[in-house]
Amino acid sequence: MKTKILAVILSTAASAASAAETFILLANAGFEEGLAGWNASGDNAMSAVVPEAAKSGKLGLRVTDTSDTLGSSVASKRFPAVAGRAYEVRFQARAVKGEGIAVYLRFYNAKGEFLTRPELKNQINVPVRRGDTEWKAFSKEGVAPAGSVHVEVWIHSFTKNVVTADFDDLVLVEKGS
Ligand SMILES: [Ca+2]
Repeated sequence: MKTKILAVILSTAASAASAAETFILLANAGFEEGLAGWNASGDNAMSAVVPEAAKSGKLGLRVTDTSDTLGSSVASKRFPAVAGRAYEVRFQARAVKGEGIAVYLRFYNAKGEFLTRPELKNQINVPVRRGDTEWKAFSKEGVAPAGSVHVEVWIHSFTKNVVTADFDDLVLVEKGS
């Protein structure tokens, strides 16, 4: 209960300070509780929560993709989204080896269909590149397309790439609400 009240106070303070940003509460955003709150189905056993991947706390997410035909997949829960409204994902990351991995904002319609897809050329993502070997902050903003009712954060290594990278401390915000 105390945590919930504190979260509301922090959220209100942050909104006032930075023009209406609402923090969406990503569960276990720093991986201190393993993959609790994240969906790793379809991950091909590439993502693991390990101490070596921690930017803060004791644990972080390490994606080790050694396949040039398969990719990784770790998704957050889906949160309500409003079409036309902007969302931003922020996180800490570093490349350990190779490149070909990104964090996505993915939007769904009421039928549960993806609205941001490669074939529509409207994917919203920010890659972690080969040269990003030191921990740094990344962010990506995107607008929910028409028909959106849900948003999620997705950490995905590309099928054709071989890459190892670390992630920690994700944040999801809704803007202008
Ligand atoms: Ca952590």
